[in-house]
Amino acid sequence: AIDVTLPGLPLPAGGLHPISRVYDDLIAIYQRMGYEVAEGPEVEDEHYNFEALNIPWYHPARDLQDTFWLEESSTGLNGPSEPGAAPAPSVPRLLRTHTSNMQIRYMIDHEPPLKMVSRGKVYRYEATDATHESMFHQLEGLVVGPNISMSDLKGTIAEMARGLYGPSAKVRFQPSYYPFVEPGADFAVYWDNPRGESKWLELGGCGMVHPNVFKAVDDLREQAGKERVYEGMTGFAFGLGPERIAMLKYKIPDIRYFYANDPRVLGQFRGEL
Ligand code: TYR
Repeated sequence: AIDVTLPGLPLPAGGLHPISRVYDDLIAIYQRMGYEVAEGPEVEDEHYNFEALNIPWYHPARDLQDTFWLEESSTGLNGPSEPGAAPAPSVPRLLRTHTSNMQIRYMIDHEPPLKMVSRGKVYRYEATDATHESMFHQLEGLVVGPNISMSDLKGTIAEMARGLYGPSAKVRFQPSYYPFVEPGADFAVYWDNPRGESKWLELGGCGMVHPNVFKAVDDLREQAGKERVYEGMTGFAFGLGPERIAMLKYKIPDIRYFYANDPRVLGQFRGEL
């Protein structure tokens, strides 16, 4: 006989990857503050990834971000689009080493005042271990307007920390160096966990947008036939890694678990229908 009163069997459903969950939380926090969300390319011109961000070819900061360059020959990606056509001019291209390329792309397309966040994959040519991967993710933020100050930046990061970890969350800033900001800082949030695992979590870098970046954007806008609108502007930017948040939040001890596609890991994030 069939017992129709037995509970039904749940159907297994897909689930959001832990990195997607953290991104969704972060983006919701910034959308509440009025930020636009932008996306951009992972294969990028050298100019947007480095040059326009005040990192010229001779700058030592290029070594801090070991780069995957694309090998492009006359038969490669920049080759003739059809047999007999002239090859495209070769612009050095790379896998973006950070999402800061989106600061440049967004400012070329938009006029201040603006508030933007951008999520996406970034790539570094480096050995992998429990805390390093050659592909990982970043969230970039950019705010530009006539009177933006460092206190706006600190308030924004504190608001994000409260959104992630509740009203008692604390933020810490330490002086740091990035060529595209002055002054620059690294920030950490205090992760106050009731199970007694509280600690400072180094989350990312930030700072006040360097005037050379605004100038580079205006130059690119001019080349594209657009008005120069960034001279004399002020702004702040930040970049952070969702992997670090997800590793603590979901107790994932090794960053490589995120991308190994092991069902024993990902299955823990599955939903039910
Ligand atoms: N791009 C930096 C990195 O990848 C992070 C960063 C982003 C730092 C924006 C400062 C800033 O204004 O390490």
